[in-house]
Amino acid sequence: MDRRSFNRKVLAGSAVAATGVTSVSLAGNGAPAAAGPLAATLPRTAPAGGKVRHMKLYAEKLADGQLGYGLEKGKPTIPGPMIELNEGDTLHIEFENLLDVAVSLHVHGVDFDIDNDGTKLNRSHVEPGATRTHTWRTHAPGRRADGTWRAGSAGYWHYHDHVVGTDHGTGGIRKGLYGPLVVRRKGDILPDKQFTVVFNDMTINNKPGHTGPDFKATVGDRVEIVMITHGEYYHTFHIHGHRWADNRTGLLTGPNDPSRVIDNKITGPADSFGLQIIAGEGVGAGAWMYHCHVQSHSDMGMAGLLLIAKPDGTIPGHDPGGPGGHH
Ligand SMILES: [Cu+2]
Repeated sequence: MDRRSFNRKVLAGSAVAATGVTSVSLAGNGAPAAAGPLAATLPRTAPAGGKVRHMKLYAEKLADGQLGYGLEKGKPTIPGPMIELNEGDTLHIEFENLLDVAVSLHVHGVDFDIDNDGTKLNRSHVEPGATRTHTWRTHAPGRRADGTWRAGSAGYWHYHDHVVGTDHGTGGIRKGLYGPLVVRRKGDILPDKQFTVVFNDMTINNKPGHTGPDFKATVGDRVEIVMITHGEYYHTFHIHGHRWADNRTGLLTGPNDPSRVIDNKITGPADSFGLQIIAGEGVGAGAWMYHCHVQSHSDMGMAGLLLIAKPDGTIPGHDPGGPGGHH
């Protein structure tokens, strides 16, 4: 086999598979450790950052009176759109307020100067009908001049309003003004499917209790879940039949990675984390529940389904009208 026929992304992935380590040292240098028959199915990995990106974001009222961020006029969503960056990227967001009240865009985890804070305190909010461009920057880890280690920006973060209702955005967050932000490190494994789960007060993604949301995948999909909490309460996030590593990526980097493997995690207001699972790995297709494991909370409807189908599209044992089968 002519190794030079593989593209660089696949070669980087081969190194990952061969060593079990999310090694970035070989990415893009054209010196594969092993390029075998598995190469075609290896996961894609994040490239190096350093790009300057631009996007437009709106704050807008939904038909039901809730509030959301959206990428297009007339299409606000709860949660807001997934924003993804690679360490080293800079993002300019032209943020337009289509609400009849002042709103803001405040972000966690990345770098911004005080003019981009998205609070009334420093007048970085946006009045009705106005537009403001926010700049978010990210950086790779590295040594400071004094020799100490500076963490990179990579992580599962989030953004939210900090103005509606109160100077802390309590009313805006309650009505749906929040969304996910993922910053990846070069070499991070990219998912096939992404879902955002936000425990907000006693709802998931501001949906009424006992109505999900449900998410669809197929056995073998690499599913990424970005999990965010807002509101007044602490919760525990639990998935049936699947586990993840309690670290930055939700993935183990090798057999000696000391990260704890869990299937349940306590989470409080403004916490965020992410995880990747292989849908149905070792357990097969099915309507796998995820839910808050505070018993009264799950009883009140903080539960949804990971509908993991067989390759033929069927979901064994799934009764849409049965317990937990709310659709
Ligand atoms: Cu809960």
